Amino acid sequence: MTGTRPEPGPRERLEQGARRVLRDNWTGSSTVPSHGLYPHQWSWDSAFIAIGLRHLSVRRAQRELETLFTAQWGDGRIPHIVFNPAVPRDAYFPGPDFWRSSTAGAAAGAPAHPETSGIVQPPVHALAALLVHRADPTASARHGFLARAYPRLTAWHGYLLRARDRGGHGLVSAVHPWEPGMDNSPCWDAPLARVTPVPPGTFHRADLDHGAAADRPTDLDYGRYVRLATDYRDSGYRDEAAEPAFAVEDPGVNALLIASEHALAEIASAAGADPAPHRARAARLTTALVDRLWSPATGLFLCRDVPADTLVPELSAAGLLPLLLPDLPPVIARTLVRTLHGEHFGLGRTTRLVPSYDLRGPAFDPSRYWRGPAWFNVNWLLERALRLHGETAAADTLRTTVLEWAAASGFAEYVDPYTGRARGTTSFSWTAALALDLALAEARA
Ligand code: 9WN
Repeated sequence: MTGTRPEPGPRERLEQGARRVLRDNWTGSSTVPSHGLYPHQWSWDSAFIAIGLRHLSVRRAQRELETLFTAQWGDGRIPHIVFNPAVPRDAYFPGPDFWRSSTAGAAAGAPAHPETSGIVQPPVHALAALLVHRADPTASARHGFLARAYPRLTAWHGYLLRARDRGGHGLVSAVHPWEPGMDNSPCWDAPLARVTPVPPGTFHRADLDHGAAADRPTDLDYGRYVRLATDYRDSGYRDEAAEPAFAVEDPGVNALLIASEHALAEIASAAGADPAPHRARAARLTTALVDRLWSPATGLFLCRDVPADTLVPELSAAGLLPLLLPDLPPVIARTLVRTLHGEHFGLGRTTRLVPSYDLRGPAFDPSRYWRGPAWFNVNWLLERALRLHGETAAADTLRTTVLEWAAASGFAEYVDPYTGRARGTTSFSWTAALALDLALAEARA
């Protein structure tokens, strides 16, 4: 009939929904992961969000990253949270009154404002900056985006490589379970058991006002998270202090750093700098990753508990992320693809999205946070990784499921890997951003 618009199809509805989430969660200078549960700016969220935002507005995507960069500390660290002063101080715990970055972090170069946390998250930012640049290279060059981003990103990687090599073999250590972004992964259980929790009742968990307790970490875990953060803060966020109680070399963090070093090589070229040091560093880190964390017996990269100097025998999706690396020895890449489809992650057999943790593991729980559910950022990274290694059919199928489940779950924070049932919060920014990115890639294919 003339004059009536056809009903939008599923992909069009997905794109509209994703754009709506990104618009609603935009604060004017950055994007909150979700207004209720996470009402500030988070570091690796912003990187993933920028990858989707570039499809709405390249300028906004640049702004997202640059807002984060303005909170960078003098020592190069990019904090994991940048607090919005307009949000009530107790809306999120631990908030600005806990971290006290401007005073406790002053010696490490924390800015006088904004207030931030003092720990970090995975370095996905160079990869994000490159993808934002590629969305419109001419406008990017006109605005000098990469020229401004490049020194920020090199200082950030420099901090990680200089201050966080707690194991002494070139890899970066996380000193808090929130740093790898996979907060309550079973990989942390043994290293965390050495940490004395702060007494219950000495803090108030704001997260339980917004999320179901069964989907979130336990109170005991929280007591340990608070202990580690308190001790780090009280040391002035100094990394040269004595051996931290918790230090883990995580394959996800290190793989993302290497992927970002490859991106930094391209950024350097575009910004008129020398790419060679970044390529050399990526190669060195890849060798260290394989030497330190590859487990031929499990066909997966594992975490290393640095104080104990042992590999943690828990299988996490973080161990699949090195598949993102172009220079991985081919036999390891092939093994990782087999592991992805095997009994522990079950992709395309028992599961439709990659679970965060071993389906056969003793701690597996399809609902609880990073102990089993599927997360959309991890699946976006693995879709990219599969494509990179020529696994096109598997990548296409994974992409289709990401799109279906992101839409059906209301852009959930995470989902049951078997059924796609929504868990955590909804209208979650990186789910919307990455689904939008994949929807547009599918449309171009
Ligand atoms: C602590 C914001 C962040 C994500 C993390 C996710 C969760 C915070 C929390 O939310 O962590 O940083 O309060 O649980 O685990 O990956 O960046 O979305």
